[in-house]
Formats: sequence, C-alpha cells, structure tokens
Amino acid sequence: MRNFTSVYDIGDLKVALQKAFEIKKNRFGFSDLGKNKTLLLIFFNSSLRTRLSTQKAGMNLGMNTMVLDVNQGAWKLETERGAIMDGDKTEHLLEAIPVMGSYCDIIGVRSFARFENKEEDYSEKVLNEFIQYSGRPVFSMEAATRHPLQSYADLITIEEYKKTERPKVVLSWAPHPKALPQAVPNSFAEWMNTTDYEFVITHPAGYELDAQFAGKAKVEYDQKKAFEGADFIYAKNWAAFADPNYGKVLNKDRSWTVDSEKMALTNNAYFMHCLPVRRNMIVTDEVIESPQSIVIPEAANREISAQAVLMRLLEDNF
Ligand code: AN0
Ligand code: CP
Repeated sequence: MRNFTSVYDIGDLKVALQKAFEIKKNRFGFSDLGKNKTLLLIFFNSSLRTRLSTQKAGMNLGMNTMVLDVNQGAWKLETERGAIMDGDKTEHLLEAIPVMGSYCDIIGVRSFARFENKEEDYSEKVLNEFIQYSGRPVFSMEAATRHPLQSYADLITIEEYKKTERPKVVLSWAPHPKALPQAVPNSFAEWMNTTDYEFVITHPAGYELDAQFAGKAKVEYDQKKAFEGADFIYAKNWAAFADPNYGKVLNKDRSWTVDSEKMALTNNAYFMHCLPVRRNMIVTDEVIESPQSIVIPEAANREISAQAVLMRLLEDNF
C-alpha cells in the first residue's frame, strides 16, 4: 500500500479486521516499526479525534509526530495554479507540499470539500496534489469525498458488537444547522458495500449520495421503515450532493432526529456516530446516553484503524 485514501487501498477486509484485532490486543507490540520515522499530520480543517488518535497511533509505533494546522500559524496558501498572487495568499501549495515532504516520512492530510466547485471537490484535488508532489506515502484523515480511517474504525466497531453474521446496518441522514460534507456517509457506504451486511440508507428526498458511493445499498425514504429490524443505526448529516443544490442545506427537519421512539422500532440497535455530534439535532440526549450508544468505543477504535494503516505504510514503503 503506497497511499491510503479509500477502502480500495486496504485490500481484503477480513485481513484488515484480523490486523486490527491483533493490534487491539497488543498495541505496543510493534514499537520498533516506526523508530526514527517522522509522521507529519496536516490539517486544513478542525479535528479532535483524528488529530489525537493518529498521533497516539504513531506514538504506539515509536514514530515521531509533527502536526501542522495550516490555518493557524502557517502562511496562507494559494491552491489555484496560474493565480497571480497579489492578494492575501503568501505561499503556493505547489511549493509547500514538497517542502513538507522533505521533513517527514509519511504524511496524513485533512482537507474537506469546500463546496465551491463540485468537480474540484470530487476530483480530490488537494489530496492528489499531496500524493503527486510530496514524494511520501500519503493517507487521508478525511478528504473531500471520503473519511476512510473513520469507516475502518466503524467496521471494527460493528464487528465487535454484532450479534448476527449479517447485521442490518442503517445509515440515517439527520438534521444539522450547517452544510456538512458527504465524506463520512460516502465512505461509510463504500465500506459497508464491501461487506456482506444488509445495508440501507435513509434520507429525505434531495439528499441522494453520489451513486458511485451509494452503490448497491437500498435507499428507503421512510426513516421509520428503514429503522425496522435494524441492528445498527449510523446517524450523520450531510449537505445535498445533486445539482443544482450541491453543498446546500435543504431542510433542518427535526422529525429526522434520532430519538427513543424511533430506536424502539429497531432490533435493539446500537447507535453510532463518527462525532462531533450536535445533541438534539442529530440525536437526543436520551439515545446518545443510552446503553445502546457505542459512540465512545467507536471513537476509541480510531486509534486502532490509524495504527493498522500506519503499520501497512511503514511495512510496505520502508
Ligand atoms: C465533519 C464532517 O461532517 O465531515 C467531520 C466529521 C468527522 N463534521 C463537522 O464539520 C461538524
Ligand atoms: N470523527 C472525526 O474524524 O472526528 P474529528 O473531526 O474530531 O477528527
């Protein structure tokens, strides 16, 4: 594996899961693998979990880690090639990337969709420039269209909690006041479609995901119907994908909030969310605080997925 940007890079999911459980049993058992290797984490957007879990994973492997918040303390970066740089941007990404690459061995990048240009977002322009110009293995810490470290942790969590071989997993849109990227639901759908689980997506009309990610999933517009018999409810907000509403919030309909009444329709389902979550918009206090809520172990598994990915990158490239 040279780079990690999607489920397609990881190979057989059964092997990836075995690796994750091996790490979970003995996370300090590989502490020589990253000796004298430098991990650089670049954030164009905020983060709590990704920042801490990836840094912790690097430390478990004996790596040295550097973190750069591009918007806090670095020079303001131009991303457009051909731009006449007479404005507020001091440095071009095309110099900044190879310079950053020269100080490290592996680079993680967080760069969300900007919702200014759909083609640019869905071409993963920034992430691909890091792959092309850094000279280093690159992994996504949530890019414009996917959040594979999150999805890997989600898969580990479902495998740990599932009570049947083929659980029914429901990805449910839920309301949020601001426009959020499709990266988490796209990626979750992509990973779920790679398993043999029963996978259903529910959302109001107008929130259809890009077909390349929704894939073979069943789309059910009636949220309550979708919840019937579910073993896992995975809530997430996302802004519209389809034109002409790309990146827009079409409604903040709180009838889509996940509450106890809806959870009662399920097969005593576990509640999941990648976090950060807005309570009483996405999910009620009651549901997120219930014994069925597994959002904390889900977040804890981010350390495991990050360590598994870093191990592969170290083993395959050095
Ligand atoms: C981000 C998103 O929805 O993609 C990050 C989630 C991991 N969430 C927010 O910006 C609130
Ligand atoms: N789930 C997740 O990626 O959280 P952060 O945005 O806090 O990193």
